[in-house]
Amino acid sequence: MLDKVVIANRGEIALRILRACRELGIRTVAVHSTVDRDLKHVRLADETVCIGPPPAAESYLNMPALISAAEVTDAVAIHPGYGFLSENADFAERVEQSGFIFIGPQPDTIRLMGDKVSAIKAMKDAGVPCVPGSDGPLGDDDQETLRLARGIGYPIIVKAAGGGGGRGMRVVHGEAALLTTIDLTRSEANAAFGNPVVYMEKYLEHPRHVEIQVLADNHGNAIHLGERDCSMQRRHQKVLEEAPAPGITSQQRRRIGQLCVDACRRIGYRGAGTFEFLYQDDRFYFIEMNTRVQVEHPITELITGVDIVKQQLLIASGEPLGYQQKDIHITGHALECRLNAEDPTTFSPSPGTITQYHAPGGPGIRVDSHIYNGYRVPPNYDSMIGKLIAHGETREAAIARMRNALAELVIEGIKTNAPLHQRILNDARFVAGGANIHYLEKQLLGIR
Ligand code: MV4
Repeated sequence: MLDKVVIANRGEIALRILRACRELGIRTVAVHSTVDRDLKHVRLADETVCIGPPPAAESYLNMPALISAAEVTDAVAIHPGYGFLSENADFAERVEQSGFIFIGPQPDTIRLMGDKVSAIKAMKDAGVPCVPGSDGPLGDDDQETLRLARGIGYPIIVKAAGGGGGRGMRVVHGEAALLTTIDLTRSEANAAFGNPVVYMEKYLEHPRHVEIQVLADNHGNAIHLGERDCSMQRRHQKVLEEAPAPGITSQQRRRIGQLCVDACRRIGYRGAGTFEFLYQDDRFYFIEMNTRVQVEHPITELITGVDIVKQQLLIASGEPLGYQQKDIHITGHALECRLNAEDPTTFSPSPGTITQYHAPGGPGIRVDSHIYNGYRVPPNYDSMIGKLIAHGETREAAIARMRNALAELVIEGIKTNAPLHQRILNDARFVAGGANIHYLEKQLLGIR
């Protein structure tokens, strides 16, 4: 087992990782910026190291500071959490070259998935269904590009290989706009990611975002933990997630899950990972793979009983997976509401001091949050202050429990998006299940 782990993150996920370490008897090192001295996990950690000033670029993204923290505390491994350096292949490489274990896949795997063109090629070769498209980078032969596009059919989406998560993409509705849109996307991609490579896909107009959670060890074992539906999003930020995805049958789950597991074995995947799909007209289309633990991992934990963060630590310590696919059974339904310190109508950030906090509870309610009475939400990082997670025997039961949890929740001193969640949970289309990725923005919030 790992002896001591550096938690290279902040907020609720740092606390989540600390708790998993504690359960496994692993000692913890919390690293924090100067504005984060009073974070809950910093108070609970065995050791703490201040890694720099508030801007993330000088603290949570500061590779030498993080590696030094592991050196001075004699830690053996670094858990990157999500965001920050979690999907930075160069960081993973430097961690390993410094003699530490990076809790995640191999640097080359992170690099493969970070380039969306190589990720799609690897998955297509492994038999995972992908969106019809250019199957590679667009070249400088315009006639060839136009020919390719006619084969795909409009509308087409032009995406940057270095993008992902909604950055660097544009929709084209007809041939007239194709070449100029490619040029524009290419120059923006070059400026934003230092990578001018772009590719094309058929634009799916009303898909859902359905993703498959996988776990793979160092011994050739891989399993899937079913899917999550993350279609409730605004500006590419997920708002509310659920598992399983409404309407997905156990046969569909078994089939797409097995394709992901086979792909993991084929590429030598290690650790926790997520295959992101667009799901439309009963078909799955792979778009991206995330090589980290995700914000929404708890809903999968509640419906499978598998502790994903503990499994990450066990896999990193070289243990074989403690589960086979036949051990994984889905029980009930889970929802997650992301709580943000923001104005519920304008969405502008609302940092400040929490003057009153009362957490909800009761059967089937889990609260993953680092906040407490008197905690000051700093303005320097993203506005998520925690997650409300509800589990029930059915989707209806989980919704009822989440409504109660939101009614019980008290957070004063800052604004939060809890009222937005209450609106969603009382919306007939959401309650019916299966709304697509555009529903929240275009129908419920009525913008654009
Ligand atoms: C698409 C698409 C439609 N067709 N690709 C946005 C985030 C990035 N992960 C990929 N995205 C999309 N790719 C094709 N071929 C629509 C989106 C998309 C989206 C996807 C998932 C969740 C929310 C979204 C919101 C807008 C657009």
